[in-house]
Amino acid sequence: MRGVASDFVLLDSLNPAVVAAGADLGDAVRIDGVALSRSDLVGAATSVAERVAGAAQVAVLATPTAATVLAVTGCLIAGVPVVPVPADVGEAERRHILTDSGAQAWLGEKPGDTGGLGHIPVRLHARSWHRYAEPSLDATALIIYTSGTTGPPKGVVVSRRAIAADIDMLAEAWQWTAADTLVHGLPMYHVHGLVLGLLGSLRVGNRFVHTGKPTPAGYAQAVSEFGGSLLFGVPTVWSRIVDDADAARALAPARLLVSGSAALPVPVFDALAALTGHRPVERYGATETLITLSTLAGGERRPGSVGLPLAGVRTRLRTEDGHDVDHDGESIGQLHVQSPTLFDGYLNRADATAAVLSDDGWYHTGDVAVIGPDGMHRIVGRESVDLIKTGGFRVGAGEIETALLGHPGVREAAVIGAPDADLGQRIVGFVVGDASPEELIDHVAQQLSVHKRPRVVRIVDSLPRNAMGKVLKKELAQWV
Ligand code: MLC
Ligand code: AMP
Repeated sequence: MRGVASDFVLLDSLNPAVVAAGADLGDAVRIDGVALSRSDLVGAATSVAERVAGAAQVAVLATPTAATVLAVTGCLIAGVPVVPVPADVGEAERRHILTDSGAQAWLGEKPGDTGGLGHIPVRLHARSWHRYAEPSLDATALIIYTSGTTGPPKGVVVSRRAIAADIDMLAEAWQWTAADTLVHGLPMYHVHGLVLGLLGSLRVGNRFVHTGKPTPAGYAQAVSEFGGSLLFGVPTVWSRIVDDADAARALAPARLLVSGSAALPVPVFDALAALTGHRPVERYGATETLITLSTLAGGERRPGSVGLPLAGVRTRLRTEDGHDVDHDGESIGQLHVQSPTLFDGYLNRADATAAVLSDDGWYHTGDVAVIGPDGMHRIVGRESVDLIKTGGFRVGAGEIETALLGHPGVREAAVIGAPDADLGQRIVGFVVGDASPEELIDHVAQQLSVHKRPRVVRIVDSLPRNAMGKVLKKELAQWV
C-alpha cells in the first residue's frame, strides 16, 4: 500500500493540506446534476464530520446524490463507521439493518420512516476547515449488509486498511491514475459503486461521474460530454449496452471498460470488443474480500476469465474434504482467498465469521473455480444454489422465502435463481397458497428491497420434496 507513512490519508486527493495548497479540481465529483470540487468536498464533508464526530456508527440512505457523497466522506474524515442502506430498502430489511448495526442516526437523505432514529441533514453549502487527524488504518470504515444463503443479511465490517489496499492494488492492475474520469451508474451501497467507484476516485484523485442509472445512453453521454475514460459496470449493464449499438460505439474513446460482480457472458465480451474496440477487463471479488482477482490493463484480457490474483493476494482451490486441487485449467475446486483486503468479520456474528474465515486467514468464498497453469482463474459456479446473483446483486433465497412466508396468503414458499439473459439470474418464487403473484412480488419489494423482488411468482399445488421434506430445488429449476 502506498503512503502508510505519517502522511497517509485514506481519501488521498482530499488531503486538506494539499487541496489548500492549490491541488483543487473543479469537478472532482459529478452526481445528480451537482458538480463538487475538491475544496467543496473537503469543506462540506468536514462540516458533516463536525456533526457526527464521536458517533459509534451512522446509517446513510445511499441514494446516488451529493448528500450521500458528503455523508460518506464526512464520516471517513471523522472516523465514524458508515452503514450504507440500500436506496430502495423495504421495511423489514431496514429494521434489521438499523437494529443489528446499532446505527445512531440517519445522515443525509431521510427515509420515509426513520425507524425512530434521529436525522442529521447534510448541507451542500456548509463549510468547515477544521483538521481531523487521520483515523487508524484498523478502524472500521464501512459496515455493508450482504445476503447469505439463510437468515437476514449480515453486516460486513470493512476496515480503512482493506479499502486503501484494494484501491492501490486495482490502480496498479488497471493503470488507473488521476488522469482518468471514472464513470458508473451503479448503486452507492455496495462495494462496486461505493468502494471502488467513489472511494477509489477520491483516493486516486481522478474525476468521478455518476450517471444516476446505469443506462447505455448515460454511459455514452458521460464519455462524450465529460471524457469518461474508466467505465465500471455489472454484466447486465454491459449486456444492455451491446444491445444499443450506437451507445456502445460511443464508448470507443474510453480507455478501459471494467466488468464485475457477476460473470460476464462471453458473447457480451465479444460484442463489446467488436462495438467499442475495447476488450473489457473482468475482475472478481466479494463484499467480504473486496476485489481480489482481475485481468490486467497491460495483460491478456481473456473472455470468461477473471484473471490473476492482485498484488498481495493468494488463492487456493480445495476439494470438499480439504485437499488441494491442481491448477491445470480443468479441475474444479472451492476457491479460498487470502488478502490484505479481507473483512474484519460479520458484525455480531462470530459464528458466521468462523464458518467462512479460517484461523490462518483464508476466506472461503463459496465460489467454485478453475485455475490454469498460467494462474488465470475462471469462476464456474457457486457451492450453494441458495445464493442468487441477479443484475449483480447478491440475494439469499432464504431471506425471500422468509418474506414470502410472512404474507398471510402463503403456506409454503421456495425461491430459486433461474438463468436470465439480462440479469444473469432472475429470482423465481414458487408458492403454495392463495395470494396473487403480483401481490407477493410487491410484498417482497416493500419488506426487503425492490431489487430483491421475485420477477416471477408461480402458484403451485405443492412443492417437490425429498423423503426428509427438503425442497428439491434442482427439480424446481425444471419447472421454470
Ligand atoms: C418495478 N419497480 C418496482 C416494482 N417493480 N418498484 C416497487 N415495487 C415493484 N413491485 C421499479 C423499480 O423501483 C425501478 O424504478 C424500476 O422498476 C426498475 O427496477 P428494476 O427492474 O429492478 O431495475 P433493473 O433495470 O432490472 O435493474 C438492473 C440494474 C440493477 C443493472 C440497473 O440490477 C443494478 O443496479 N445492478 C447493480 C448491482 C451492483 O452494483 N452490485 C454490486 C454488488 S458489490 P426506478 O424509478 O428506480 O427506475 C459486488 C462486489 C463486486 O458484487 O465484485 O463488485
Ligand atoms: P457480493 O458480496 O455482492 O460482492 O457478491 C460476491 C459474489 O459475486 C462472489 O462470491 C461471486 O459469486 C460473484 N462475483 C463477483 N464478481 C464476479 C465475476 N467477475 N465473475 C463471477 N462471479 C462474480
